[in-house]
Amino acid sequence: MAKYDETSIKILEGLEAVRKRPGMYIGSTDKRGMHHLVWEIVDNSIDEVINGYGNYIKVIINKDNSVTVADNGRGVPTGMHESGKSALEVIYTILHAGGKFTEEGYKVSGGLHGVGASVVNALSKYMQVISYRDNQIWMMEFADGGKVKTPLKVMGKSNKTGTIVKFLPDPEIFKNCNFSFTTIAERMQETAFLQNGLTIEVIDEADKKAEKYHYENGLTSFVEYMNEDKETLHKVISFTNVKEKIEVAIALQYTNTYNESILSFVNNVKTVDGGSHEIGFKTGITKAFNDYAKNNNLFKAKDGSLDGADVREGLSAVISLKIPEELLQFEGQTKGKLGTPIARSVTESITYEALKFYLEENKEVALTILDKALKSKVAREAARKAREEARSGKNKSKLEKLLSSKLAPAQSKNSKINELFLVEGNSAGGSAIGGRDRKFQAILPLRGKVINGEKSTLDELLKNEEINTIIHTVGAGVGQSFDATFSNYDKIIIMTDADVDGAHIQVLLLTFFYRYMRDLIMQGKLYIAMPPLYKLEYGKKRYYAYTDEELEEIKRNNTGKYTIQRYKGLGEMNPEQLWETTMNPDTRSLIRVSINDASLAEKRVNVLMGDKVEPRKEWINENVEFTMEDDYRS
Ligand code: 1YM
Repeated sequence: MAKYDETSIKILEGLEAVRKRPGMYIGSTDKRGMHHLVWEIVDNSIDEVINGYGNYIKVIINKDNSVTVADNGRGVPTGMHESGKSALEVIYTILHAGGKFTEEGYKVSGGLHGVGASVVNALSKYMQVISYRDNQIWMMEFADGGKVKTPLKVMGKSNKTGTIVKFLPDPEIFKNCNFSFTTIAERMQETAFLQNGLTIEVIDEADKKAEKYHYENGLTSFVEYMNEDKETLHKVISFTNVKEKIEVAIALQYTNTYNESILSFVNNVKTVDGGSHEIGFKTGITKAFNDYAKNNNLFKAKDGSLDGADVREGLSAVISLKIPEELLQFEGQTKGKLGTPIARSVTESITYEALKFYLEENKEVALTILDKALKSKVAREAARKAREEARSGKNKSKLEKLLSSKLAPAQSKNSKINELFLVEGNSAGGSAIGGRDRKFQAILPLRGKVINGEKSTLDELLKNEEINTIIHTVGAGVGQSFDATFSNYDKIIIMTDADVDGAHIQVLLLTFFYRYMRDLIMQGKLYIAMPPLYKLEYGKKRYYAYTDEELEEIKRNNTGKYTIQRYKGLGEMNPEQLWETTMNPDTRSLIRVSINDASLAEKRVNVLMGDKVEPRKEWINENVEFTMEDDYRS
C-alpha cells in the first residue's frame, strides 16, 4: 500500500475533480465519452510518430472491455521529476502535465479536449503503464481512479523501446458502455491515411476481428477510399509544398456525382468546421480553373466566370496541414475551425500553383472537369430562376393545387415556430391531422414510395411527386440553390412506424435531405419523431415505453396487474394518443439529426443507398441512427 503525503493528496483531489465532472474533461460519459479515453492515449502515440519516433501502433479491445494501446516510440520518460516523483507518475497523475517535458515539434492538441493521460487514469478502474526505455522494462499500476497500486519498478531488461498502456474504464462512470471495434477502426484508418508509413493495427479480442492500416501515399488512398463507390473522372491529383513553415498536403478527385466533400486536418486533428485553410483551398481551385478557361478561350463571352460552387460540384478532397505550434490558432466552441490567417494565403497559393501546372500538363482532364463545372453553372442558374418564380407566385395555381391536396397547413405563418411532420402512410397521416396542434403543426402524409436520392439525378428527383411536394412545402429551394433561411418551418420531423419499412422510409428521406437540403441538417432543423413501442396500463395509470429498457423499468417500478399493448404502427394510435406520445412538445422525444462526421456520413450514405444490397439490408435492420447523436427532448 502506498503512503499518502501532502502532494499525493493534492493529486488525488485533482483526479477526483475529473471524476466529479467527467463531462468537462471528455465531453460526456456515454459511448462517445468512453471512446474519448482511447483517443487520448492513442494521441500520445501519434504525437510520438509525428515527431519522428516509431512507426507502429496497436490498439486492442480486450475481452473484459479494457483497452491496450502500444507503440514503438521512445517509451514514456521514467526519470526523476523535480517534484520527487518519476516523470511517468507525473504524466499519469497530474492534470495537464505533458507539455513540460516536450521539445520543439508539431504537437497534436489531442482531439477535442486534449487533456491527457491523467484524465484517462482518473476515469479508470485499473491502469497499467509499461515503458521500454534505457534498456529496461518499467512498469507502474494504478487503480480506482488513479491511486497508485504498484509504484514504478523495473520488470526486466530489453533493448526495445516503446510504451504499452492498458486501462479499464470505470463502470461506475461509464454505465453499460462497450467499446466499438468499428468506431475505433474507422478513426485509426483515418489516422493512418494522414501519416504516411505508419502502421496501425486494431484488434477485437472478443469478436476475433482485426484490421491493419498502412499507407505510403495516404492522402491519395484517402480520396480513393472516399470515392470507392463512385464513378470518377480522372486519377487522384495530389501535391505537397511548404511555405512560411506551413506544410500543405492535398489530394483531390472529381466524381460524376453532384456532391462536394472536403475534409481538412491540421496536425492530424480534423477541422470539422473548416477555417482559413479550407477557404484558401477553395479560392485556389476556383482561380486555377477560371484562369485556365480564360487562357484557353473556353468561355463564351456571356458565360463570365465560374463560381466556387460550380468548380466544387463532384469534388472530393482532403487537405492536411502541419503548422508549428506558435502559429496555431483554433476557433469556435469546439475548436474545430482553423483561425491562423496565414494558412489561408499559403494554402491558396500552393493549391493555385500546383493545379495550374497540373491542368496545363493534363489537357483532357482539365476539359472534362471544366465541362462539368459549366453544366453545373447552367443548372444552378435554372434552379435559382425556378425558385424565384415559385416565391414570386408565377405558376402558383398549379402548385397550390398539388399542395392543397396533400398538405394540412398550420394556421400560423411564423416560420420560426412552425413544424412540419412528414408522416408515413395515409391512416397515420389522418391521426396526425386529428391530433396535432393546428396552430403551428403542419402535416404532410407521404403516400407513394420515396425515390432513392442516391441513385437519381436531380432531374429525376424533381419528377417524383413526393419529393417535389416536400421541396415546395419547405419552400427553400433544393440542391445548390437550397437556402435553409427560407425554410417555412423551424422543425421538420420525420414520423414513421417503428418497423423495417419505417426505417427504410427514414433512410430514403435522410438520404434526400443529406444530399439536397444538407444545410437543414447543419442548422439542426431536421428531426425524427420517437413514437412509443408499448403502452402499459396499471388500473387507471397509463405509461408509454419508447424502448425495451424503458419497458423493463416501468415493470420494475410498478406492482400489480397490467395490460400491455405493443404498437406496430402509428396507425394503431388514435389522434389523442399520437398527440400525447409523439407530437406534443411538452411530452414527446425527438431525435435531432446531425452530421457528426461528414466523411463517415458520406461514406455510409453511399454504401447504404448505392448499388450494393447486402450491407444495406443488414444495417437497416440494426439501426437507423448513424447521423443521429442527440436524444433531443424538446
Ligand atoms: C500507448 C501510449 O504515451 N507513448 C509515448 C508518450 C510519450 C513519449 C513517447 C515521449 C515523449 C517525449 C520524450 C517528449 C510522452 N511523453 C510525455 C512527456 N503511448 C505513449 N511515447 N520521450 C518520450 O515529448 O519529449 C507525455 S507522453 F510528458 F514526457 F512529454
